Amino acid sequence: MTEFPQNGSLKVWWKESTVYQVYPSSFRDSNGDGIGDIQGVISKLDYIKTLGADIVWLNPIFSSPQVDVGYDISDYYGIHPPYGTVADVDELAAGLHARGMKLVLDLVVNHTSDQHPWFQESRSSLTNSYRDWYIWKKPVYKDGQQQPPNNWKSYFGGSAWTYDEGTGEYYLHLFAREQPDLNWETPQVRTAVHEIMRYWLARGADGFRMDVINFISKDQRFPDAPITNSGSRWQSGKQFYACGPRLHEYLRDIGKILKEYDAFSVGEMPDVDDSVEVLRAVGHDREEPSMVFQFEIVGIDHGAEGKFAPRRWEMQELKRIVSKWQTYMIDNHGWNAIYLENHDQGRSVSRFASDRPEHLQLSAKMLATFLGCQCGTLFIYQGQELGMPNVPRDWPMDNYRDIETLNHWKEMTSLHPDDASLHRTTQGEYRLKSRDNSRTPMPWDESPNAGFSVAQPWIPVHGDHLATINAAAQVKDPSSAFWYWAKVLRLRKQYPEVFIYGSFALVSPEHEDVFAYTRTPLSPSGREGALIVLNFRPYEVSWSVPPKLLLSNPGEIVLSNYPSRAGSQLNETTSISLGPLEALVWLW
Ligand code: ISL
Ligand code: CA
Repeated sequence: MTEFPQNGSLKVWWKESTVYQVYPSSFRDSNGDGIGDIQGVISKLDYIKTLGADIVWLNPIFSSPQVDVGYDISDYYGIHPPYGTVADVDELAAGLHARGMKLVLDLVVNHTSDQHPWFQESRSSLTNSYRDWYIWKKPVYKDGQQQPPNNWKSYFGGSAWTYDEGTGEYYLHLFAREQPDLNWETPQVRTAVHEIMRYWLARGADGFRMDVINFISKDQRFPDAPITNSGSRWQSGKQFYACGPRLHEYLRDIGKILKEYDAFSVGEMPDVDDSVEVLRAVGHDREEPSMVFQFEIVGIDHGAEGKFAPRRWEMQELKRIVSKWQTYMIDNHGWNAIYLENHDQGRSVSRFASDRPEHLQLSAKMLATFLGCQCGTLFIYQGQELGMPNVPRDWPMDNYRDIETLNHWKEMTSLHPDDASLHRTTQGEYRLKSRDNSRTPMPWDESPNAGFSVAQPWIPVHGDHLATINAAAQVKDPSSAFWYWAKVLRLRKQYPEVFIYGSFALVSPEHEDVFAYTRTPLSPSGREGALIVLNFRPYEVSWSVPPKLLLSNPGEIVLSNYPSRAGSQLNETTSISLGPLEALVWLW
């Protein structure tokens, strides 16, 4: 290893920041139309500040027909009217800046809405000057039958190509047909994106989360994908567009603009599990996005036939994946984005711990410790700080709103109309992994609609556990998940050499129930290290403190989700019994 980070030059503000993600439509409705809005966010800035977050990332707020809740943008300079106006965004930025916080917007530029004027122009004729702004291809013919240009599948079901009668060609859409992919090979497209970025940065945004940013460069041969799912006509073409040939050229152009503004940046990078590949973007000298969301952890319970196929994950896999990203980025001067939840994921207590009512708070705190003590910029998704679980067992299909879930259900039930058992298991998988699990309204208090809105919300409120899973109750209760998260964020700020910049090592890697790791400062610091011990099981387990660690300074337990443990010592005994879902942090 080289001298990192002794020289201090690799210490930057965005490594020490915590991001709080707001899903605007489900956060807080200020005007009683059942849809969250920007004024609603403004009214809760003190809440986010109290938690200790430094940055607010908003999912897309721009003009959009809302086929995919804003990931289908029809005007990058306008705001979706139910959310508010550009003046509201200015007010939000000012409100954040006044609190010493920052605003991050969602830049969705792999695709636009099919209602964007660029696409309307593009589809209008073969010779329109916008034709090459999107990816158009002639049909192919097999056995006299017209076919799409290749066999790529869309993430939201079916072929990734849609035939457009008007001009007799297909256009590519890796997501919904209403989300045509932009053609980044066209220089004007890149310039248009750069203009959007400059506009919002100049207006007060402090950076971007960049949607599927590793998909923007496609292999221009557009070959058929190998058959990985024999049950389907459509196959994943990821090897031809995830981290494509010109990706880093495009990212460096973006990076220049980000650098000019000292902006925050996180790229979303699905479908790459190769840390060497990811380092090409996030290496400290790359000047591309500062960090990316990788999907290896949140994909751990996806089955071989896709996200909604069942899969049980093993502790050893989780350890391998976490350890891989932690050590690789620390050793190679890259940087991780640390998350378990966002608007596309099921709730972490339900997927990674236990969401039985008696375990909810313990689970939330255990996972807060797991995440919050890792190396990387921490992302917290609205409601995660309260320990919100997935939708209840009796959540009917009618309650789902998400295009991915609905398309999947439609496709599955039309292929297997009478397979009741498959329908049941699939619904079970939705209750684990449907994107709607995280999109239910934020519970602010126990009043009707959980204090989210005076009107009926656009998606039903999660009605269970409302007495404890609401912001007002938790802010009042010093022993809540909310205040536990606040402590985690404070620990990071208090001991950055340990928790932000320290190295990472697994402890007792072979243990099947306990995830334990150390963080050790790389440069001189008041503290020599921390040991994080997490019982992922909802029952008691025993664990032995490795003798090597017992030789160190006595230290103290600075954080635990079991009040009896706080302040006690670990060095008096080698074997300890950990309570269900117990977490502890020993600092020495
Ligand atoms: O959640 C997923 C479907 O299983 C992911 O594959 C997801 O589609 C992928 O991570 C890309 O997500 C992003 O782009 C999508 C949008 O629907 C998601 O909300 C967004 O986070 C298209 O813009
Ligand atoms: Ca509203």
